[in-house]
Amino acid sequence: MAEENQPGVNSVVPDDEGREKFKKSDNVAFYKRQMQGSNMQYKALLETMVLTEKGARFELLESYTQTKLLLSVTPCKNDTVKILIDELQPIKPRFRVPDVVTKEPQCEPLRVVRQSQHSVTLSWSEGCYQVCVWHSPFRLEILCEEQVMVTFNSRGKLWFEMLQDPSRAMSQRSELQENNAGGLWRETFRQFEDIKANGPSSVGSDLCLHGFSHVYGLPEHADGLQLKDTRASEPYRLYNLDVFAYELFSRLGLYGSVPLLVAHKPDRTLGLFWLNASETFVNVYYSPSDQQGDQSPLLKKRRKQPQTDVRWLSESGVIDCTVLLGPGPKHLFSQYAQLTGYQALPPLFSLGYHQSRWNYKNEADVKAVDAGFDLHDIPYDVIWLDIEHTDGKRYFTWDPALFPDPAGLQRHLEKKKRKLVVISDPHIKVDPDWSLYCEAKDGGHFVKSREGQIYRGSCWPGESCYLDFSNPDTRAWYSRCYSLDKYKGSTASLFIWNDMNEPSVFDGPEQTMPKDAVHHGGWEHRELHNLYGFHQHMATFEGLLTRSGGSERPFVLSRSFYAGSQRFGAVWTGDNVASWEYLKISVPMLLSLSVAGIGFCGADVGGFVKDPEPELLVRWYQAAALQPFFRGHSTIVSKRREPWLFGEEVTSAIRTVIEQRYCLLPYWYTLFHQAHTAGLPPLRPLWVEFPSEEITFTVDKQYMIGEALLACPVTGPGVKEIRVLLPGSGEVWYDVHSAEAFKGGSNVVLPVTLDTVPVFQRGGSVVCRSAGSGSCAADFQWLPLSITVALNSQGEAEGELYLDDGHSFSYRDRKAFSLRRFTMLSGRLLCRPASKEGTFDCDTVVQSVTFFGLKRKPSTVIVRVSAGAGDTAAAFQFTETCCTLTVNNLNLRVTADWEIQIG
Ligand code: NBV
Repeated sequence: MAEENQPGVNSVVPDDEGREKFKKSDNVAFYKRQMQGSNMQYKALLETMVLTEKGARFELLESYTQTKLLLSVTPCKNDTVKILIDELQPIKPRFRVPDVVTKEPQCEPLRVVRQSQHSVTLSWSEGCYQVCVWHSPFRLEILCEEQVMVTFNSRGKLWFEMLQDPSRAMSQRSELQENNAGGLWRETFRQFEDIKANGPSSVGSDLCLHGFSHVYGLPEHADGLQLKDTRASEPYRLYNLDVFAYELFSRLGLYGSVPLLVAHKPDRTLGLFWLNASETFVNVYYSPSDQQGDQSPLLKKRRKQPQTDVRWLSESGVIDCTVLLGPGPKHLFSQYAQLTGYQALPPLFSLGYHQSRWNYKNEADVKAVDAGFDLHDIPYDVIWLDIEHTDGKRYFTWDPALFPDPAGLQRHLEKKKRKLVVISDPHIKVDPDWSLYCEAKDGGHFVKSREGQIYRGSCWPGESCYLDFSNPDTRAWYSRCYSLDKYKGSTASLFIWNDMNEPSVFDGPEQTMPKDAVHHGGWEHRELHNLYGFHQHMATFEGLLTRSGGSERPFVLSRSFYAGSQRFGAVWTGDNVASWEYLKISVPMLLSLSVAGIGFCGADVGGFVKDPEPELLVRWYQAAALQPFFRGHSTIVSKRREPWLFGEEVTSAIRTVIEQRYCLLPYWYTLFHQAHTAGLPPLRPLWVEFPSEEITFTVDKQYMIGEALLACPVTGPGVKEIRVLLPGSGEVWYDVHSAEAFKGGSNVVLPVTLDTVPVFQRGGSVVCRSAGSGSCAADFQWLPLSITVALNSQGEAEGELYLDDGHSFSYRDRKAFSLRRFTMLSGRLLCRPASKEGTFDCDTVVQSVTFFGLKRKPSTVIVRVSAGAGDTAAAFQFTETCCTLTVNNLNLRVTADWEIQIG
């Protein structure tokens, strides 16, 4: 297909009349209403306060219209506070986001501390935390040890449009329809008309974060990690859209949304989680301390500490805002995971390298590419098929001429322990001769139009209907479509990719579904737009899970996502471009996803649109090999770019980093175990590991992989040297390739060649790698390990290794796993269980241990196996120039207890 014929291609280019395809905030009626609206003066009716097991409830009265809201404040055991505001007596229920919060945390009983005419103060957690609710005007403060951390409604921006009875609103309506000033009942954008059956229903509020000048999160935007002040620019928009070749440094909405904002300062990390799935805008206003410019002569009071004001505005639903209190970044990640779920533990193969393009043409092409990897000695795990593999864009089918024997193809790959992934989009071709279409239609599984017909929009197959994944029955039906007997040509080694699930509708407003389309339960699309992809991802995950009787871990990649999508697999950053700028932006984009709980994320290697020059391709592989989801992918009109097509220098540079990725899989897998059990993202901004070092707060070119490795990939052309910040005064860092030691708290400048990938191991950490080679993750899985113990200035180090079968749920159901801890203390490296739980029989051995930063040559190295014979002296090499000790030929079982003593 020619590039200009692709529906998405012109998305960033205005049309003939200069109109943009996507809205800016000034095209959005509810946003304008709220921003221009006068402040609604709410009073908290303190005398109506009710204390229940679920916290405190208040009535709020809007002074001018006399409308009433119900506010509940629920503090929870995991140091979170939920603020919920709904209408006191709505004419019908307002939408509440389902399926995202996995478990409501246990509530903490509240106690009244003081009460006055103006306010009431309640405390929990033995008085450590308090909420203070001010009567008039209403505001709510959350305090820790008497210090106000957050104020809700601090600027009085609380906004709540009451649902109106359309027939009673009729009289106003005709007037409004003529002069629909506020877009209350109808709104148009380009040729699209949005009829609001329920009238205006928007909500909003502001929160002040006291003492904070750095906030992060709110993916997905093609922008830096630290959120920008929005006074002089667009607000952050959370509205899932298919934006081909998206603009950089933009606050417009992309494919997915996570309404989690994370604020950080040296002694506290806070989170604001705004659970609302309708179109949402977020304004961020930073105010530094002692703001000179702001001081009018009348206003002598100076602000002693900085603050950040965050204003959330949503088109519909209720206000459901959870404040996560940290205190540190890792507490916050755990609180957020307790709320929305933990990262699914990926099958090991999915942490390997994935090879994709739109499209691998036919079975012979797939087999040739697969063979190419073997021929060029490059490990890889998965080959992907895009939409052209189907019979006329009917998902769950195969083009009979191009893919006559899909199961045979999967078996061919499976013999080499490799997998196939195919695409499965949410739109269904209107085709009365296709059984899947008929089943979906007869089962009532499609979204309806506002007129009550099945909604039709255009997508790859032409005229299409859209599955209503918000309906649990539709999800169950869809999940069954993945069963091996129903999905002809599928085998257990076929995995799934959900694309176009914002949803993308070529002829829809902003290339998505009209907001007045109707879902299960009569809910308008506007209420749950941002959940569409989440629910498809969920149903696909379920489908793969049940296809194996619940025993095998699914792998599903989704383009669209919402809070909680981490439970279902991976996401990627969509249609990026083969340019250095997009390579650069991929780092902060993945970090933003990571802080918002979506740990398994990646960007198309090489850039989806256009053709990368070889240097860019190499640099992209180097960066992506150090990121969670690692897939090369490109558009249909791009030139072929398998790693061996650009000459030996390029092939060898790419081979090196893919091999290094495979060798590091034991470490990555351990990090995913941490994400799965503790909510810690594998990729971390530097400030997560160095929370008190302000110099790290704005860094988004470098990142931590877990707590041990710092990566600073080269992301520019012709780079001859690179400056890397090594944080932490008193810390030691080791270049992983040369073992050279560097002091923390400084910048180092390193010479750069095409092969340079700056990675440093933090002193005090232990990293396990596979030693040897193989052609896919399964080959690497049981290879002997080589361990790198990087000593800190006290000569100590610590690290963990997680092992299980790599594919099933036995780790969960039969505790078939092993978590080992390596501790280096007083010259002894101990290998011990890190947890009492879990047994996993495997013969994996530790073959070698390398110690970085050993001050002097040891006289002896003794190996002691706890359950075996006595001590054995081991041969070793010591390299004085870089203070490195290596002990080889150890053959110590990693699941056994042993120690190495350096004498
Ligand atoms: O299915 C084709 C592509 C896919 O390759 C890409 O990764 C997705 O982001 N898809 C978008 C639809 C077409 C984009 C122009």
